[in-house]
Amino acid sequence: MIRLYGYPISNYSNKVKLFLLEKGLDFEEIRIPYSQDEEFLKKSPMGKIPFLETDGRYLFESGPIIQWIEDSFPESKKLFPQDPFEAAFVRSMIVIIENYVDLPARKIYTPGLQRKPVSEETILEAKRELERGTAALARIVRFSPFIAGSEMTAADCAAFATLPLVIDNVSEWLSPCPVENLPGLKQYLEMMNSLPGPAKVEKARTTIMKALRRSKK
Ligand SMILES: N[C@@H](CCC(=O)N[C@@H](CS)C(=O)NCC(=O)O)C(=O)O
Repeated sequence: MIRLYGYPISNYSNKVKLFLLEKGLDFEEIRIPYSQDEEFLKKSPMGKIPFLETDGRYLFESGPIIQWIEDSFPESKKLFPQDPFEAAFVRSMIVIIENYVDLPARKIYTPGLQRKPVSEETILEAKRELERGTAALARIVRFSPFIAGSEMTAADCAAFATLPLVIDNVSEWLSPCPVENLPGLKQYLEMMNSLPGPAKVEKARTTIMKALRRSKK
């Protein structure tokens, strides 16, 4: 049995959840916030979500987790291309999405969602970095119809878990978000939302975000 520990408003948790859903694997989702508690750190040493339990052992970091899933269930739908170049291209795309789009956006939304002040300087810096990350993505996305080509891949799991969340989470401080200018993104997200796995992930995320926003008003 696979247990996925995470939370539906975490893009890294949602990346792994969508990966498992697309593969059609049985898993139990355990909703848990990140923590620096000793017991938590024994399972996820940086205190981050997601982490995954299998046969009483724990794996952490979404990248290695999805690679383990891909390697351990060879009979399931492949989410990394068989061609080594294309597989590396998918991994490179995930790096761009996470390091150059999600991380800059976090400079705004991590304090922002916790109701801590976000300075004009931080917003401007994040905006510049988001413009650069979005321009990089614009050069490499294929949207035909999936982000890396005609088949769904791990890059779609990362993109779908991250891009709408970034736009949504920075909107109070930065609107329009530079990511919204990514050509083809709107149609891509509509296409993804019409599929059962992505729709399930997005519904869980937006339901919790709405409840959180209501409770903070
Ligand atoms: N590189 C990690 C990033 C995971 C991550 O940053 N998770 C966030 C939630 S979306 C978290 O646990 N943050 C708590 C912290 O950084 O202490 C991965 O790919 O799993």
